[in-house]
Amino acid sequence: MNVISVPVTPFAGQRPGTSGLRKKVAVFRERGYVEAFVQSLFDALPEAVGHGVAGQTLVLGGDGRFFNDQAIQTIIRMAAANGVARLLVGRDGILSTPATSAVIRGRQAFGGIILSASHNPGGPDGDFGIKYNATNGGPAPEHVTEAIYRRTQTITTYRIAEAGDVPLDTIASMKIGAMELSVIDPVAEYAALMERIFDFDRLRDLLRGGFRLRFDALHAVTGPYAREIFERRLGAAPGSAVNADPLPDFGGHHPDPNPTYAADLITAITTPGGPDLGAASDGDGDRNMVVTPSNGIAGGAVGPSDSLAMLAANAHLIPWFKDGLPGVARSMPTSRAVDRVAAKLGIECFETPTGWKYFGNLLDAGRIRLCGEESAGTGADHVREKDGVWAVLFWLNVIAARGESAASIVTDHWARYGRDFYMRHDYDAIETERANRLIERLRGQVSSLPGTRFGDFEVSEVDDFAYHDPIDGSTTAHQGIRVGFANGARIVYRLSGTGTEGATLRVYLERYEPDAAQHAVPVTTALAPLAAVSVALADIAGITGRDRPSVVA
Ligand code: VG1
Ligand code: CO
Repeated sequence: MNVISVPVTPFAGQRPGTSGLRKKVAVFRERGYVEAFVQSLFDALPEAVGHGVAGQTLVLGGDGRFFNDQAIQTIIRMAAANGVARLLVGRDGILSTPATSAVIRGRQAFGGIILSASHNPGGPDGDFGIKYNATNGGPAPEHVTEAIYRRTQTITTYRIAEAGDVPLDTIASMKIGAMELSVIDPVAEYAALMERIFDFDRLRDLLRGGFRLRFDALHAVTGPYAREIFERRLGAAPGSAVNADPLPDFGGHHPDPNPTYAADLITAITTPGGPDLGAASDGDGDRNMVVTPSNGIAGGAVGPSDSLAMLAANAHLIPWFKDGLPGVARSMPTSRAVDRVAAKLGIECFETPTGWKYFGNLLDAGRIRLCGEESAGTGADHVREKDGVWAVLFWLNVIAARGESAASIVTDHWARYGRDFYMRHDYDAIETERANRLIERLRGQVSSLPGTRFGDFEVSEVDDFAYHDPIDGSTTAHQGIRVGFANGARIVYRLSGTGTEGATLRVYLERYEPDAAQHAVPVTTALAPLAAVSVALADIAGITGRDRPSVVA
């Protein structure tokens, strides 16, 4: 094998965001772009984590989106050139994000590379992404991603093996120079892990006993996982997994499991006589949406913040959690529903910045075993990523153990803990300068806003969220503006770190309602006054020129 060093000039903007480096496919296709980033990753690791990839085992896979096949071949050649001893690649280049995490942990690999832009659209005009996961199976922490970024600014050459494309369509092992490359089944190890977590006998009884599930893989990575686990191992009726063939352009759809992009699923479940539970996952399989038929009070998509709280409250019903939870965590903009459960259980509850990487230390230290984000992400200590298929199995296991419908589990939870009405407004693709100006203005008002009234809402506290990691002592500042009101309502403003066009302003709204007689009120109605306050307080229309959000989630 011949290894060559190829000169390259640094590319601007190769800074990983909330979850890896994410750009338009056209940017990733620029000559040397993938190579410059991957070499920067390899170069940065010795100093950032104390050891480089030479002599190590790495895991490599992706969500199957457009350009996955080309990028993966480039990275295989670069891994060989950089001295990787063993490379485990998912068959056809496929590995969901949680499955990658499971394989890294299960095989005690050094780390892994995931090719995905997650819930962002794919295809030649869509998005692509690369993220690095560390030895614990989780997203590289910030000090590592920053080290990679610094290296991208000074890189001069990359190393690559002169070798042809490797066939990835059959399980096999081969040598590329000194590197051993093994093509692995992308599903098997993950499915085996799920069998250790949940009560598969009980789930089989449920699914063979007439309970109907509809799992929509949105033509993204989870199709093969859903077929194997729900249909083959658990006996759900064939066809319970729909849109289950991964497609490079996700069938032209947006692989984001929310009521806007998975509207068909909501209709299928909420139509009388429909399936008993609906579920969907995103591009790379780490997000989940759970949809329940209506019982007159609840019905439709379960809010992700609520879902986290409900899973926490029912965790003791799952074999994996039979000894209970030491603590839980949620990202800062996630509603405080889970805090109420933690208070009742008498366990710790942490508030972390947006992005899964901030849960890693807490999970590794055993301070928490369950965590989640408002953006349809829930996960636990079985891997170090949020996990879509796992969350659906969790719901099914709770339903089976309680012998109740999904909707009654939701309404029972609200009756017991009160309901945290919750909604997110996204203003997509606004000019970066305007978005920054809006946040800067709020930052400047942190001390002057308290005491200000907006109709019935009086501002009681404002801050620019900073997180102090209790495990490694690091501080992460400027994570979003939190505005608390005297009546307990809250608005959070922050800018997205995963978008690829201009800036996306995310506005998170929540209000607590203890009165069960009010729990059937539609969320948009319950939060309409607060939504109006969110626009006035930040002068959204004046600064961004937008009179309404692009997405309501
Ligand atoms: C968004 C979500 C965040 C999530 C991230 C990655 O980030 O808000 O909760 O962790 O996406 O999810 P941002 O910075 O755009 O708000 V995934 O499934 O796209 O990897
Ligand atoms: Co994702």
